[in-house]
Amino acid sequence: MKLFGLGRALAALSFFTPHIVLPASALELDPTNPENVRDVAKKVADDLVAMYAHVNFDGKGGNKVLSGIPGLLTYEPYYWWEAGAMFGQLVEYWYYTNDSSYNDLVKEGMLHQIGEQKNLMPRNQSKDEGNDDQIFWAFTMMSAAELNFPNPPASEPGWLALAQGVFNQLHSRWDTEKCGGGLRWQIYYYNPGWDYKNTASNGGYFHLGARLAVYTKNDTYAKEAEKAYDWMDQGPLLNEKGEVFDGSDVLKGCTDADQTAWTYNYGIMIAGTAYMYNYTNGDAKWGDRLQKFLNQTDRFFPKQNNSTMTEVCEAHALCDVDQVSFKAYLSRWLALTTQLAPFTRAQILPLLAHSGVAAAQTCVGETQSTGPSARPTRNLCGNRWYEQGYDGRGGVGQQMSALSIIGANLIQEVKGPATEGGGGTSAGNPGLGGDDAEPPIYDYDQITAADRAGASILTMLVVGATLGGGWWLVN
Ligand SMILES: *[C@@H]1O[C@H](CO)[C@@H](O)[C@H](O)[C@H]1NC(C)=O
Ligand SMILES: *[C@@H]1O[C@H](CO)[C@@H](O)[C@H](O)[C@H]1NC(C)=O
Ligand SMILES: *[C@@H]1O[C@H](CO)[C@@H](O)[C@H](O)[C@H]1NC(C)=O
Ligand SMILES: *[C@@H]1O[C@H](CO)[C@@H](O)[C@H](O)[C@H]1NC(C)=O
Ligand SMILES: *[C@@H]1O[C@H](CO)[C@@H](O)[C@H](O)[C@H]1NC(C)=O
Ligand SMILES: *[C@@H]1O[C@H](CO)[C@@H](O)[C@H](O)[C@H]1NC(C)=O
Ligand SMILES: CC(=O)N[C@H]1CO[C@H](CO)[C@@H](O)[C@@H]1O
Repeated sequence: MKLFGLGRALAALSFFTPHIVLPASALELDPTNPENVRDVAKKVADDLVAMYAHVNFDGKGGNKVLSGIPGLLTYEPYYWWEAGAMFGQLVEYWYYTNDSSYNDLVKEGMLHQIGEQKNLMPRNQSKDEGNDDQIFWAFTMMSAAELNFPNPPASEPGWLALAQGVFNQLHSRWDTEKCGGGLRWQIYYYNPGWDYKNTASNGGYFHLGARLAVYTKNDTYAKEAEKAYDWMDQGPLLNEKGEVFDGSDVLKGCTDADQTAWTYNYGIMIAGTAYMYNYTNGDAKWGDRLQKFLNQTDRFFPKQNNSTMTEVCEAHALCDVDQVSFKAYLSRWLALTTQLAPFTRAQILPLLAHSGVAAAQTCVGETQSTGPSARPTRNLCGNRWYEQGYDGRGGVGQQMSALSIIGANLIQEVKGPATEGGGGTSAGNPGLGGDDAEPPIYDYDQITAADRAGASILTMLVVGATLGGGWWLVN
């Protein structure tokens, strides 16, 4: 994930500015009616896929990407990680609705990006890939395993194996030299953000380990997950109250944290602790931690905005292309938590229903020309769910967020995650992504002078943002 840049901000604002806005028709979600929820989700998913690629929707030419590179959101400013997250949403869409129309397309995109060494470090992308970017692809692979998404051909590693491969790489990157442990945000030292140890990477490692423990029952994963949790808990990323902060500056010895509260960081920790609670058969230690994080999510449902899920950057309409997708992850992980830790249902289900209705009513953006899309869209979703109707700010992240909270209202209709021996069919490989599969570290000398200058300036910005608690720092 990337730093906020002016070019990207402008592009984000202009891409989906409709050339012609047609009269909108209402989109009403009835969370008590699964058939209605599936219908609404289908409309929203169709427009998400339309923004992914030029896909033939008439059934001719197959359910395949017809132009562009499979697995990528071709049109800047969408980054590689967000495509991975989008496929996760589409895997979950299929699971919630049983609509398999996009499955071939999704599988094709996922497999095209696993990389030459099957380690989710594809040559085209890895040069500026961060740990959290790779982790979001691993989450998608894990969802595919847990939800029994159609498996890859035998010539490719299973979804589970691909997630294990990322786990093994993260394990080898654990850095005890600074701050007593933890993962840096970046994989490569020359990228801006190398000196930042963030929650998306460390909480992501914790969360992935907890999921692998539940799926495989291999206790090594649970031990590693707990190690990562303890490091975060003893440092500034987590506190007694259950607050989840964004990241910490290595150059200051990780003594304090950027305290910005992002929905996705909470989602990562909530689901991670729910998996650990489930793995330990309901250990009160994990139940209490989960409850604390959950209680802190009140901040995302502010009363002054009709208690509708809100991201902090929405106030000034300055969310960037990454940030507009964050509500997707909190939505999905809150829903999942009701399965893994059923004691949370009474607290969570009403939140999903209320914000689901609010999100759906924004999905009335109609455009004749959406730039990147191959066809007109009729159900583009807005960014601010507490406003009436479409706010004119459509895009991939907004569409993912709305799809996720709408689909989450089917959580009581579907089974919990499959496991090995518990309905799971995904092929594993606990050795994938070990030292042999580490990609060649890019040679610093090969990075151009311009890249280097750019990198060092951005690094200073990162530090500035950390000191100032700047919300514009995306990670
Ligand atoms: C889900 O869809 C498949 C076809 O894609 C069908 O065979 C199956 O019966 C459906 N399951 C449910 C529960 O509707
Ligand atoms: C990598 O980039 C090249 C050139 O743009 C493209 O042909 C290829 O399909 C890309 N590979 C992947 C896996 O994205
Ligand atoms: C969570 O909030 C509920 C309701 O306000 C409160 O009763 C409970 O003690 C809180 N739990 C924790 C662990 O903070
Ligand atoms: C606020 O939420 C309630 C449902 O709890 C809904 O009926 C009402 O329309 C919402 N108000 C606005 C202004 O969105
Ligand atoms: C673990 O999750 C499953 C659903 O996946 C649920 O049926 C079970 O009750 C959970 N275990 C505990 C201890 O809550
Ligand atoms: C459990 O996971 C660890 C860590 O990846 C691995 O080294 C070990 O082989 C796994 N054990 C089994 C039985 O798969
Ligand atoms: C907490 C929060 O995000 N509140 C927002 C509620 O909505 C108004 C305007 O619609 C925003 O200005 C607030 O920031």
